[in-house]
Amino acid sequence: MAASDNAAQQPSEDGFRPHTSHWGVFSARMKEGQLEVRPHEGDPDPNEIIQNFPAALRHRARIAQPMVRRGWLENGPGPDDRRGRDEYVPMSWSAVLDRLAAELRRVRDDHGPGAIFGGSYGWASAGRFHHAQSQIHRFLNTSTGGYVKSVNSYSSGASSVLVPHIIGDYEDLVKRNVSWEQMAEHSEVVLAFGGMALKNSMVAGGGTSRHVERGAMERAKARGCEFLLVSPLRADLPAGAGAEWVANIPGSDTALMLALVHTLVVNGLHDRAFLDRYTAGWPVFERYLLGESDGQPKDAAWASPLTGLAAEQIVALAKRLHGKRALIVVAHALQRAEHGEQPVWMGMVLAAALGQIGLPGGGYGYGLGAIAYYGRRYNAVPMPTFSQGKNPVSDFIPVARISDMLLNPGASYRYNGQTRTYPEIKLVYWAGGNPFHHHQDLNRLRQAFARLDTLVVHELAWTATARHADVVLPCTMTLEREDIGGNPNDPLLVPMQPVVAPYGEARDDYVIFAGLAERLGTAEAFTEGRSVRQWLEHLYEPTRAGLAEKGLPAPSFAEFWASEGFDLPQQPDDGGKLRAFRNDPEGAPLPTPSGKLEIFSETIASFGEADCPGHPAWLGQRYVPDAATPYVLVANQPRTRLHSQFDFGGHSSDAKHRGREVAHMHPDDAAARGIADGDIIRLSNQRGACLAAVRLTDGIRRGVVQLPTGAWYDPADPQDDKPLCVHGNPNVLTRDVGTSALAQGCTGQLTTVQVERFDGNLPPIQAFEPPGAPGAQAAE
Ligand SMILES: Nc1nc2c(c(=O)[nH]1)N[C@H]1C(S)=C(S)[C@@H](COP(=O)(O)OP(=O)(O)OC[C@H]3O[C@@H](n4cnc5c(=O)[nH]c(N)nc54)[C@H](O)[C@@H]3O)O[C@H]1N2
Ligand SMILES: Nc1nc2c(c(=O)[nH]1)N[C@H]1C(S)=C(S)[C@@H](COP(=O)(O)OP(=O)(O)OC[C@H]3O[C@@H](n4cnc5c(=O)[nH]c(N)nc54)[C@H](O)[C@@H]3O)O[C@H]1N2
Ligand SMILES: [Mo]
Repeated sequence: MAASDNAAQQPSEDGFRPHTSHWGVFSARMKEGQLEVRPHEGDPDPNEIIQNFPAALRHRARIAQPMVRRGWLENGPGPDDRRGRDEYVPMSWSAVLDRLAAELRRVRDDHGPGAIFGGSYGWASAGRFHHAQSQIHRFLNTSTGGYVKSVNSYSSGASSVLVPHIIGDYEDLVKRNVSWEQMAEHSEVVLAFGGMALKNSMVAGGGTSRHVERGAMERAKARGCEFLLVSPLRADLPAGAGAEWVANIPGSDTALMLALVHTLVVNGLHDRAFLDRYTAGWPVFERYLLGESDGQPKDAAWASPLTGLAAEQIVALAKRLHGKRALIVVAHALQRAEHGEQPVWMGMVLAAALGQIGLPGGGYGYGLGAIAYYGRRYNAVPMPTFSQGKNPVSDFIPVARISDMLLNPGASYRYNGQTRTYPEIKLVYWAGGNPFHHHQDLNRLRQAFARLDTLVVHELAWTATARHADVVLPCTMTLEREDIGGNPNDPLLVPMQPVVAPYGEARDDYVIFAGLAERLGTAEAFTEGRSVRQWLEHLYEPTRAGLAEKGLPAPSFAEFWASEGFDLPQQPDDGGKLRAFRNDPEGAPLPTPSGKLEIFSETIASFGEADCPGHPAWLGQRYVPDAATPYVLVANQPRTRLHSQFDFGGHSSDAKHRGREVAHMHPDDAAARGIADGDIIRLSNQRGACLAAVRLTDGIRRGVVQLPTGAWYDPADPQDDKPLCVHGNPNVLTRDVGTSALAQGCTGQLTTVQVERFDGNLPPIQAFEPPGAPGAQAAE
């Protein structure tokens, strides 16, 4: 099969062709060997991350041909702590696919498909067909008898498990609730915990054609809406929101919310009628709040030292929320930490105590602003969707428990009320994700990967994950293939046109899997006999039929393909199930056990978890600085890229200083350590250490250091057990532990660290230099 049948239609006159990415819809052309990109015409606030494409397209960090780790090639599959320290040998496609097919067969026959981990978490690239997760899952389902999967996400590991117990449908809460349109029109006060940073809402899986968030906040502000930002970083709300900044101690939001509700209650400012009619369990919670059950009222004086805020400030904040159309926003970041369930639950209680849930522009905007699919409308016709088939294996892990699983086969753990057992995994297959970006405690992850028989990775570039793999298969990047672009929360459907031939020998994930399926005798089940173009036509059909059914113009595939894309109809902005519940609590109950908002959950209480009791509670501060690690590190999302993707692109590289990722510190903290703006610093704790450049700002709370994720892991000496990352990947520092026994979510956002000026010789950045033997002959 050809790499893809890239017989694209005529490009527009100036040669730009439509395309899309998770960071926005754009168009691209090749001119004199250089890639040029420009944002979608109708986008009021384009995302500059598209500027990573030009330098990335033909960067030396791309993978040019299949590669096999020398130790695996010479000794065969098996545990090996040389992963991440070994050499690579190039191999031809036919030879590597033969070997890999044989290895997949061996593992399946000797150990069963339950020994294959194919969770393969990650964002990959936009495009409804070349979606790497769908491709790998379909391949494993059709061709190896299935795989152990992962559930939930690194994004919302705690909230997505908690919310069904206490509010109901998670998607409904984040995607059919309070919208940007409602905020612009109705909100009078927006209290945002963790903010709504524009850098974050610029991104959405599948792409966004119009970035509306900045405009919506500015319109609300112009109408008189007040924005209150609770966050260690001032930049978490745009300047145009004119926010008042409340710089609390990271990890203390639950205490602050408790004190806000306490203040409302003792002043009689809470909405008793709302609590009676729409919630379950308020009386039990109120006893805790007032200290009747544990002797400690959760008042402002109590919360003051925990949050680092003055008691009067907390009281004043509570009073400003009363009697207004108030919106409580809680960023995903707050739940990406130990006990991350609590602020999510307590945010709902605060919004309920204000009686605002279900009102236009009021209530609980959980996640709003974290990502561009929230606060928008759903499309009203089916999106093109590539079927993953059915997984015959039912076993799974909560996604962030990967190292635990590999290091402790057979061990038991708690998850959502169950006691479960980790499977014994022999082979891990990854396509479209980068665990050396997303996972915590990377030195521990290295040990976990050393235990495997085989690690297979499809990648477009030499990420650290690829550098730990036994079999590295080069895949195409989005601009090298054709696809249909779209996102269920954005109207524009995009014919994604290739602008350049695949790099080196890179192949589409689909073509790689088709080659393996052929060798495993499952080609028909995997490909259904379709070429890439035939798949696109097939996937497009339900969308076309949906349009026709609604009596709307329904372009044929050929017409769509020759166009610049077109807008799909969207569902109304009607407030979803929460609005319906407010209007008719008996007729439209929430899908929770009580049919109401659960302030106390019998179900969660019955699980008996000490770290997630039956109502939201302050379970103590988990990030307490001490003499060895005196700072709290905030490891948040990067502004200049999506996660680790195209860290070697121009926009990402330009923002680095002396090649290192930039951390932020308060000038007072820096002065106390003899650190100046632009210095190189060393961040460390018991788990590891990394270098970063430092910029000083008064826009950060004292005692807090911020280092975003996404700089590629770059060990100074890969032979070390705990090498120094010379580039600035904060996941060498973060702790690999679940949010609680309820959800077992990722806790990568916060940890404690030491910070020192680094005066040694600055080691070179090697993360983007390909490994292996340049010019070596391919092995057969
Ligand atoms: N400390 C800390 N850690 C975090 C977070 C945090 O806040 N703090 N946030 C977490 C969150 S929310 C998330 S979602 C995760 C993100 O973690 P990931 O989604 O794993 O990160 P990405 O860098 O997007 O990884 C996608 C990979 O897919 C590759 N890729 C792109 N297109 C294709 C393709 O077509 N085929 C194949 N085979 N590969 C492709 C890219 O090159 C890239 O290496 O990180 C989490 N990690
Ligand atoms: N540019 C860009 N945008 C992205 C992404 C990206 O990689 N790059 N990733 C996307 C993805 S997959 C996701 S899931 C979302 C993630 O969305 P979030 O998880 O919400 O994003 P973060 O930037 O990690 O965190 C938001 C802010 O929360 C604040 N914060 C951290 N801890 C605390 C705390 O304890 N209390 C309070 N009050 N504030 C705190 C930090 O200052 C941080 O800047 O972002 C998406 N958007
Ligand atoms: Mo995420």
